[in-house]
Amino acid sequence: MLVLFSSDHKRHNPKFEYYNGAKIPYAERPERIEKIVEACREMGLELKDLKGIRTNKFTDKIEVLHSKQYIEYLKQTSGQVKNKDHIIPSVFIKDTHTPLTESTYSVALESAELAVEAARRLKLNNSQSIYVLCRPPGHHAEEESMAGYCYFNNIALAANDLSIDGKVAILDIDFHHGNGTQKMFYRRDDVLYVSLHADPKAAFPYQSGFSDELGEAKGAGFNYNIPLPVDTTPKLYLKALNNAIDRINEYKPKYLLISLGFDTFVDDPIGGLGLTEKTYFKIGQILNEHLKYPTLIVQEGGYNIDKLGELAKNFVTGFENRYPS
Ligand code: OKP
Ligand code: ZN
Repeated sequence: MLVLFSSDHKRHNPKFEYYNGAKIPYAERPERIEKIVEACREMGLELKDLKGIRTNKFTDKIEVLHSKQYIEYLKQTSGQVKNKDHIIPSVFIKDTHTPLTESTYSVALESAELAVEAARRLKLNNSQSIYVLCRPPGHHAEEESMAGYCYFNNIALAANDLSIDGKVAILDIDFHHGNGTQKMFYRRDDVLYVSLHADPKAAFPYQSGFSDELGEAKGAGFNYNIPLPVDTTPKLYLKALNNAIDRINEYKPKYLLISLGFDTFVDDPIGGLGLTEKTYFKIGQILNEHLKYPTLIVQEGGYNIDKLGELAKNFVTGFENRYPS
């Protein structure tokens, strides 16, 4: 497995977010990706730092899924932060968890470009799986709005590119429902979106992720949500995962993209289903065994800094069919 990241992500480093008006420490820390990089290095995986990959032409590419006004607003507003640590934008935003710093726009662009570059490499050599450590994450970003630490929808941009080549399935196993990804492909049948997540009745993003959201128009039947209670045990989680896998195999995609979040871990500070360290090994193993497609794994959430390295190692060990250590 090839692992791609950009050490530039560290420049996006807001200190606070706001939760119902209270100022709290920002959970989406640079250390998250650093811990996963370290774990991949210890495992001896092929690791490439694509720092500086950003090209000027890339904004054109983002316009296929995000509106020009939105991109321009992010650019302008990020540029105006200057003497403050961060600001919370007033418009084009769905919550107060998504601050802008001076470098947020360029780092978010680079995160998206990394995902698109990973998709390009997957197409070139479609036998090898790629793990792309995007930061900031992307699955909550919609055409015209940032939300939940996300600015541009990394996985959706990668999926859209690959869809030129054949059908794409997206499996989202972050704790939170990927409202942005769902919305972008809701009326399309060439990209299937399947998501396992905490029941939105009780968890962010609250407004979507229910099981009756099945797609619209041509996309009817190509969106599949599996909401789970927050106390879901590993056993029940794996059962739901098998259900998701069946739907994907029935679809027969050319490519598989996975939104991977480690915030389903029982001790995650902002998420947390009942999954243990060992469950990630099993998830990796099951995905490898039952989904035989060129696969792009895109990092989304996971906030237990002390555990992320171990969880990533377990997932990759299972996915690569290695022996657990
Ligand atoms: C992003 B991703 C903290 C609430 C934080 C925002 C969640 C964003 C999750 N008390 N809510 O899907 O991991
Ligand atoms: Zn999440």
